[in-house]
Amino acid sequence: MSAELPAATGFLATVRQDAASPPRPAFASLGYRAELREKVAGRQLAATLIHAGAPDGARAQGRDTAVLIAGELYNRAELRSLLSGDVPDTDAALVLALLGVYGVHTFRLLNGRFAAFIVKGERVLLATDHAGSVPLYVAAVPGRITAATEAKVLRTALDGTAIAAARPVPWLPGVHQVPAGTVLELAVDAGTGTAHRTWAPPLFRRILPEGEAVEAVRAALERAVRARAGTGTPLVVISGGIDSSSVAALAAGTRRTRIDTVSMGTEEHNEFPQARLVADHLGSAHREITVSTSDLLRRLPHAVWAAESTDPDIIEYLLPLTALYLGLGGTGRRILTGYGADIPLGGMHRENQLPELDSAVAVDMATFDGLNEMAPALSAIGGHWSTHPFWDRAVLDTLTCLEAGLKRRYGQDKWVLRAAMGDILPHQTLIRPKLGVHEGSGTTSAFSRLLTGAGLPDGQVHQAKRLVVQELFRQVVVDGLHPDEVDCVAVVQRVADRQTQPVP
Ligand code: IOT
Ligand code: MG
Repeated sequence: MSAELPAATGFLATVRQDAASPPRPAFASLGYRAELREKVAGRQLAATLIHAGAPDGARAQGRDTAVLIAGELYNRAELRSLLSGDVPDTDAALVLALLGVYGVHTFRLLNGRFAAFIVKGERVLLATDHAGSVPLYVAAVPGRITAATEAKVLRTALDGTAIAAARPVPWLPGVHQVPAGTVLELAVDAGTGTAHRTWAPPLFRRILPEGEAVEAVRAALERAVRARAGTGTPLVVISGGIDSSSVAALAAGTRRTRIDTVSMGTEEHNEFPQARLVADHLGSAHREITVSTSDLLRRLPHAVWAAESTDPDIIEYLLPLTALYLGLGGTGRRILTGYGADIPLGGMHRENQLPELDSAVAVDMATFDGLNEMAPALSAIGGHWSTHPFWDRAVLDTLTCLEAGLKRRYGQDKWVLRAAMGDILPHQTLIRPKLGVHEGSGTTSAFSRLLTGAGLPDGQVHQAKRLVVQELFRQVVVDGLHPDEVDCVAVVQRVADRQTQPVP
């Protein structure tokens, strides 16, 4: 695997007073595993890191402090400027050095895509990035704290006590998810603690002249793409819509050589011509991957297994991407997406009304946490690392804050973004209306047909999708089944039978 990936993409870590062994990890994420056993401040730290060949940058140890980090930071230069003397060159060492200066407030400084586990004296710090984009789960009892980047890894650590500051995971009693933009500070001996918020979605809106808004968006996104593009050839997953095409165009702008692009479709639906137009314009090495609708639906348990989400709409967005990541093959790639642009820009909202548009933005920004739609495990089940420039902390702040009239303007959705890309994308791409990945790939209709085919009337399909996704979650997360072992057809039939049974 390539050094193009972060030092670690996931972990399981336990700190305890005694020396008993941690649970055997069963990650959905692929990768090499590095085992770690250390003594920190008189306690035992045991960890498994998932990595791509060079895990050392994911761990750092000081006198009474140990840092483990999955993922990566995107404002390294800024962070290094805060330190004098020997400036650390890995993310874990950087966090360790910053902890010495800023303590727990270090996490307010970071712009990244990461989950961190820190042992600091008699306390453990569990930190998520602003968006919680690398999910982090914890189970704690007095004397022992176990955390992992996938909930299923903690299914055998079920005796955890309640943690008021974290969110209980459905059907996994004792397992909690650390909220987005949070440092959970737990005392090892007591197994209890407090939460420090390090980020919150902005509630205010900025009024800017068109030109300034457009410039701010372009500059922030350009920086975010550059920080994520790595040193090799980045791969951008494109639909040919404005979000992913913007990322591809900016990524191409960071290179003298061609970038790679790929788009997926089914035999029933694809956006291949629209993606091809962008690829030709950018001169990228472009690939089309066709997945049959039946193969796409077969990946439903894999999408739930990777994302550990119980939300049926989110699973519909993630299913085609899951199929794409599993279909890519080859060694681990650094993948950039346009995911998440529609949330701060109100792109899913199709009316012309500004109050409703801003309500949609406010609601979506207040409810994303825990949906896990940006979980790295989604691409890691194919051995890849995905990263989403639109949810860079600075880009997200910039976009969310813009007054709604800059988001919908001159009859166009996401106007400010379209205007910001005017010189680097084809005109047809700039004016193309939004088509969600679940629509463009035919995922929504195929999943619906699965349920109507099992005898459900149209009006009950959405609720049934929810029940199917919940049942899949129980099997692949709570019961620990491998998704290949799941009989999806039987799950669907059971849900349909239950739903259509007359009430006695
Ligand atoms: P959409 O915006 O269509 O797609 C998300 C990303 O997936 C794209 O930017 C692109 O990088 C990749 N992608 C989409 N289609 C293809 C394709 N055919 N081939 C290759 N890559 C593709 C749903 C959605 O409409 O996705 N996601 C929304 C909103 C999520 C709602 N969540 C929430 N409210 N919390 C989004 O903002 O991305
Ligand atoms: Mg989009």
